[in-house]
Amino acid sequence: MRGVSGFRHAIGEEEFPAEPGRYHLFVALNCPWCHRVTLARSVLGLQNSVTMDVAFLNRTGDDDPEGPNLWEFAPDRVASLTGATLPECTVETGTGRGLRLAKEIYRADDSEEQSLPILYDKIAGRIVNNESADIIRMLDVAADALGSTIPTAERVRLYPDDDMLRQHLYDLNDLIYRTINNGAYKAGFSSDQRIYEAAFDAYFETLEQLEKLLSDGRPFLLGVHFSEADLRLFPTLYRHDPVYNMRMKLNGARILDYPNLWRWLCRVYALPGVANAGSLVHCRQGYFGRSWNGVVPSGPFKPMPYPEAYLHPDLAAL
Ligand SMILES: N[C@@H](CCC(=O)N[C@@H](CS)C(=O)NCC(=O)O)C(=O)O
Repeated sequence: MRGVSGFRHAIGEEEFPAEPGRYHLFVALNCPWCHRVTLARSVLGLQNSVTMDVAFLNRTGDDDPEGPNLWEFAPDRVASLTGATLPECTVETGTGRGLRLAKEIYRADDSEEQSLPILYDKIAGRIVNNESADIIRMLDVAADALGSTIPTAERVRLYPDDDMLRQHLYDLNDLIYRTINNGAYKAGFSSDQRIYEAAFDAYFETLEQLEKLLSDGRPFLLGVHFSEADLRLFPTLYRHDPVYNMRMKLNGARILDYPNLWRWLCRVYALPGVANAGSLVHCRQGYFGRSWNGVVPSGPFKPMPYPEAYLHPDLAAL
């Protein structure tokens, strides 16, 4: 059961004016919801004007004085997968107080929540929003005022102007959220055989549907242009072959087995700003490092290791 995000303000409201350098993101790179916002920040050219902190990917343990399962900003923690610290992880810089836990950012705003991502206003010292679906939309709408480095005419429009496209976007967002983004968790975390099987079937039925949608040669889900629909589908499919196929028991097929979806995945991965907005090391450590006995599986390496395989659309099953 996924909680409902309690902070739903928007950049552009009176108390949260759209200004370069004012806003900050708190994320973890193994979290697919956080991956939505790191992708939006990157493809919209906001890396300089919206700053970001990255939590360690395994949450606190039972021995933590503040409690278990909390996101921690601890770049000195070692990942068992690499036997070293992770260069992407940071201390907490957004509040100016060097806090250890995301929970403390919420407590400072009188909230009992503890999830990531968080969009934070460094000037007001307040949380703006903690719902990834809202955050990607407002970054898109306010990209110019926030100081995007990409000229408007050259920048992707995640949220299309056209009403017909918007309706198609809402339908795809709903289907992909229920059966793919959240569906993967319904399958992987279920302890009930029937619930697992229903989520498994719905997940692969939607993959089949999307494979068919892309079979008319369109480069992206809504057609010619990359949009929010592609951005919301990518984090789950990026994790499928190297993580979810095993960890979420979604072993019906690999994305490699869907030629159109595989080429779409490689096409999105090749877009400017996409490859650096995520990390499979963080994903593998995050999903496997706190499951089973903590040993992270080394594969897959055939036909190629990941993410290198995403540089090869030609690998798709012919
Ligand atoms: N609806 C939120 C969901 C965020 C979410 O569930 N994040 C997870 C990490 S993958 C989290 O922080 N869970 C911890 C918690 O809720 O305690 C969004 O899309 O931003």
